[in-house]
Amino acid sequence: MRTCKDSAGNVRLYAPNPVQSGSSIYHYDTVASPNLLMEPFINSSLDAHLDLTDDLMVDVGWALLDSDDDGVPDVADNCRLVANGTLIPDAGGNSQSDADSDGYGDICDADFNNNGVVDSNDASLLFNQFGIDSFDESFNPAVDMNGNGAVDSNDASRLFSAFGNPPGPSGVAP
Ligand SMILES: [Ca+2]
Ligand SMILES: [Ca+2]
Ligand SMILES: [Ca+2]
Ligand SMILES: [Ca+2]
Repeated sequence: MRTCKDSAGNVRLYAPNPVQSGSSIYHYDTVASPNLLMEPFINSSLDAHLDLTDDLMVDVGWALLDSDDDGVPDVADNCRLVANGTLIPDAGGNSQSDADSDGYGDICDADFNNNGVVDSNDASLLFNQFGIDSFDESFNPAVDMNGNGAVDSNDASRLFSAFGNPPGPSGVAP
């Protein structure tokens, strides 16, 4: 959140004078930037992401779905069905690592060439990296799906499990 915070860092609520029934205090202030879903008016710049809204729902007592029980709620989880959350003590492919920054976490993203499907091109990319570890300058961290520092059979089996499918599912992919 770049603007619309008070000095304590809290997001301001929409509180016009005079009061607008149904909008005042129920929404975030319109000066919020980037725009938020819970402003009084919908903005064309909004995408499918729930921005601060999921935090708001937690504040009012809702529990957010966490399908893979990895500590990152589905709406924020870049691999919704594979545990790769903050509770997992691994600095690599776990902990939401996303080497190619496409919104799909490494551990569920075998679409290395980003054409939308896991196919033979991706398999070739993996086999060209097979046996290479992070000390090798040609090492591609996106291909080390499980983030253990080496491209190995574990990564290959993840690719084969996903073969023919798109990457993900992800709660944050655009
Ligand atoms: Ca996950
Ligand atoms: Ca990715
Ligand atoms: Ca691909
Ligand atoms: Ca690996």
